[in-house]
Amino acid sequence: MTFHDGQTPAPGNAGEHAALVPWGWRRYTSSGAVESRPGLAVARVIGHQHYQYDLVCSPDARSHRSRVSGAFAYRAVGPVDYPTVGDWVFIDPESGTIQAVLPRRTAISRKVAGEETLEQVIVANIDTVLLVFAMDGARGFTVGLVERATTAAWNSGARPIVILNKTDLADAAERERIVLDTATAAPGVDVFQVSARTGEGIADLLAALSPDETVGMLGKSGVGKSALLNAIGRVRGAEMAVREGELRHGDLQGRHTTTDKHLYLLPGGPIVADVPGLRELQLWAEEDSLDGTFPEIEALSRECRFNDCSHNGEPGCRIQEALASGELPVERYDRYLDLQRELAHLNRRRDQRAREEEQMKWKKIAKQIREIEKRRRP
Ligand SMILES: Nc1nc2c(ncn2[C@@H]2O[C@H](COP(=O)(O)OP(=O)(O)OP(=O)(O)O)[C@@H](O)[C@H]2O)c(=O)[nH]1
Ligand SMILES: [Mg+2]
Ligand SMILES: [Zn+2]
Repeated sequence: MTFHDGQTPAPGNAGEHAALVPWGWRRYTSSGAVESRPGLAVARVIGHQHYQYDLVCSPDARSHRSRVSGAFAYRAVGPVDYPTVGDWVFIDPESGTIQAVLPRRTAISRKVAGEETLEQVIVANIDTVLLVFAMDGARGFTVGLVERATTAAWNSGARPIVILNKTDLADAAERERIVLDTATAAPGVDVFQVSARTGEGIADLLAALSPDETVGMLGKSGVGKSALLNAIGRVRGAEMAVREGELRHGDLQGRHTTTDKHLYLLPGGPIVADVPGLRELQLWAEEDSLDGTFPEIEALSRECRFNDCSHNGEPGCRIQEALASGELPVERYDRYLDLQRELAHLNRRRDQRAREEEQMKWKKIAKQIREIEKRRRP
């Protein structure tokens, strides 16, 4: 494998893959050097169902359906090793199969549902992630949900933007309350109040996105992610007609909800990923992602008298002082501690899992060697 030093452009980067520039290739390569693999084509994963991947492929950005090669599947250990929507991949032009996934610059991840400590990448190589909530009075918005989503976003490496959708369904008082709560839950994060239905705020949102960036979305089912994509498309003069879910009795009935992730290239950009709604967001994040979500707590704890203050009654503790004075709301600190415990638990399990996977890899290699030896012997 050859890696480029970032000074000299990788061979063929600009010319050969020019057709992939609208799909974000220049943006991807500008943030880091790319390994070159002579003879292999570059492609971006724009769709994924089970074992099938929809790709746009160099040299002409033609789309085709593909699978991973046998060797790829043999090497892959967990779901995180497989391509996902947004990934850049190398494909063999002869067989059309996926040979390797290029390094992910960013990734929105979650823990897989259930007990297993496995990472699942929702969407990769996104520059901005829209954290979508609905002001429809349902359970579309809670402060805890905003903090959770913001933590996932800070961990991804992408820029978070909070979207408060369905302004047309909220009265002025409700709207003000939600906007204030959001400012507390996600300090320093840009917030856009929009309506995918009426188009309110959509042009402003579009103005905050650059045309060559890839935009991911994260939000519960029914908050209006697909509707948002359609609305952004309309501002761009495109009839997107992405299926939106149907509402009955104020609840999503499961008809036409999004089931597959897909990247859409809007006329003039950006590239937007529509994804299925999450029932729950099980975090997959480093503990320090919490510093992004709770910057004021991080700042206060740096002012404690002792460097290793546990904020449990030591003298000169700024956290306890701020809790007593009301400067730091107790509920917010409690939610911080809950998330911290959750992430600490996750990362203990994750380290253990990593050790097990390492052993599995070595077992595979040992088995391969034994098979080669066997074949050698007559
Ligand atoms: N009144 C109103 N309805 C909206 C708005 N945005 C979306 N909706 C409606 O809300 C319902 C759900 O919207 P979707 O776009 O399908 O929601 P989603 O987030 O994509 O849901 P999943 O695909 O299940 O994750 C649809 O009936 C939309 O038409 C809005 O701003 N105002
Ligand atoms: Mg949808
Ligand atoms: Zn302290």
